[in-house]
Amino acid sequence: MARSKLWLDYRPVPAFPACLRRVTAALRSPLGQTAHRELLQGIFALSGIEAVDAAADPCRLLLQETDETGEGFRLTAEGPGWTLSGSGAGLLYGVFSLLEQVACSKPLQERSSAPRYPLRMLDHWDNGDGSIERGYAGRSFFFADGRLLLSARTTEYARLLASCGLNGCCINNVNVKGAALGLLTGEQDAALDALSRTLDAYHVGLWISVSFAAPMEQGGLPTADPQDPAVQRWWRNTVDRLYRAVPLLRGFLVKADSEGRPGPHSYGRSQAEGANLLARALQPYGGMLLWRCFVYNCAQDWRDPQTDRARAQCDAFLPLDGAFDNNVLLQVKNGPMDFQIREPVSPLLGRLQHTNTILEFQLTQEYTGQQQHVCCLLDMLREVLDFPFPDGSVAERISAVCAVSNTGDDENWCGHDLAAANLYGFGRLCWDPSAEVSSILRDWSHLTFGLSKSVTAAVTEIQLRSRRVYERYTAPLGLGWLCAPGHHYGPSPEGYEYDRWGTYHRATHLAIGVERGPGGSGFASQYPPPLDALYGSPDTCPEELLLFFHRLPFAHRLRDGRTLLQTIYDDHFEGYEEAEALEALWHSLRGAVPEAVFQRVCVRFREQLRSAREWRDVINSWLYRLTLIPDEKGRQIWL
Ligand code: GCV
Repeated sequence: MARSKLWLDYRPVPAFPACLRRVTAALRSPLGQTAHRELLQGIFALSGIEAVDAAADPCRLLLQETDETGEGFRLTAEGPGWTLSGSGAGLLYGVFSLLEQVACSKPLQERSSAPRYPLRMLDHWDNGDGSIERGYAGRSFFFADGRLLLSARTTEYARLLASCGLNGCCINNVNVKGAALGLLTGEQDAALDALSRTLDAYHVGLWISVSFAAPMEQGGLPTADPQDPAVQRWWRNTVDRLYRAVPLLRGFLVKADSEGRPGPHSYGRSQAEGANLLARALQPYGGMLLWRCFVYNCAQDWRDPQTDRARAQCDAFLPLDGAFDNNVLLQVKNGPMDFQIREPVSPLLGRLQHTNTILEFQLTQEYTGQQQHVCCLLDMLREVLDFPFPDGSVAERISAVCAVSNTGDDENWCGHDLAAANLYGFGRLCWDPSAEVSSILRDWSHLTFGLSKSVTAAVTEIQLRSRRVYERYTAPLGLGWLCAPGHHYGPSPEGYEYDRWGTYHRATHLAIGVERGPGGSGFASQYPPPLDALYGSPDTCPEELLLFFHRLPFAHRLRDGRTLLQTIYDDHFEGYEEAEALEALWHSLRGAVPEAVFQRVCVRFREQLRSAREWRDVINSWLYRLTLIPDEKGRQIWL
């Protein structure tokens, strides 16, 4: 079956603007040419007519490449005609935006638009052997059998990224292993260079993940100590060679001192000393270093009540604020733990004052249904971006945004057809963090399924309700980590309880949760006032995060008068019923969306309901067996 073009599958629209039938262009760069080609192809797909070049006709579109270097564009009316102007990159984004307006049947309007962040990227957790860590959409399209791949799909991928405003990708797993280690040794230089050029044709920059221990693993040195002159020389020489061979490379991404990865702590050095070592090697080439803050003790003793994993990132990085070189971006996950369906925003994002940060979000649905469950993550991203720290929202405080990609070589790219909205919407929110999620979803539905009002309404409703539904049957009141260890799919409430990962609920027959207020680990006090007090007390803590921050008795009353336990029972019973309602909404679309897509999503809904039922029954039975308190409404709980 042909590969899906996702939201780029333009089809003829009823009211195609007459002035777009004539196009004239004044271009200077290869990117400008790409923009022109995309425009002509798009016009043909949307109108069925080849645009003619008619410079003299006032009713025409002029594509005007300007000298500026930014990525923004302007669309201006000139009598009956229009001019789209910008740099080559600006024109490319402007063309995709214009085609999108037409495909969504929106009238042309004068406007200027520029991205909020200079770097908007996807991180792939692809391994050299073609597998993808936490990948739910097939195998890698960057690697197979230890080799880098370059195919038509690479260009399609770059187009997809550019069309939703993204401009970078890191192609390999932050857990660098196997053949991916060879990305630094020179054997892949020619292939990397070719890949970087293919991506660059759509203004997508290439990044690679590297191992902090590379001087030992590939260089044969006895140490990777950042203060060792031989290590510094090794990185300089390696980067020099790499940039001679791959001049378009944008930089490195590093996971150090994290989940068994090597890092500067092994040598008694700080995260800043480690990061600056690589940053200084990259600096002469304008290269950037993305240094992850996902540093915590993953060999914790569950008996130890003092260590709280949620605290780890602020504890490690706040004392180093200002110590990182200018070409370092600290990469901070959206929450303090690890991509759960509900977490508070990481306090680190609100505390660093003198260090550039890149927000890391997870599109691949590791903890959010693994692209078997529909789970639209865009509201969550908006919540993070909007989160009001006292000296500015997250959107105002960060310098860049990235997300772990949800793509693979499946014909529909993301495994679940509805998960493509997460990819598209991520790009739109990186461009404009104030964009309305519902309008992004409507656009995505129009572009994917056409202009039918009933299809748009149903698809948008499914997407908008899906996160809360998933949350209700998997993570009540902010309680995460009830999933099965290892693969993280399905319920296993005691699965992580006696393990080393620091993810405990410590449930007894009386109470549940880890206290993170002033009487507990003090994590809440890592937030600046007044957020510290807000989260620090169960009386003011937002209820959706109550069990993230507090240990509470099952008899604790919530604001609506229900007990904690009854609320958890209700969430599981009702969450399952709501999942059934989402499936019914999808079933109402039979015949209105392509049959193959309809069937694929039906299969996913069947699995979602099976799994949601399992979540409901396992969690409810577990809590009933602990507390012996029945459901007030007498619904079935299994003994
Ligand atoms: C790439 C979680 C995932 C790991 C992932 C890690 C990370 O722990 O389960 O697969 O490793 O996050 O973000 O580095």
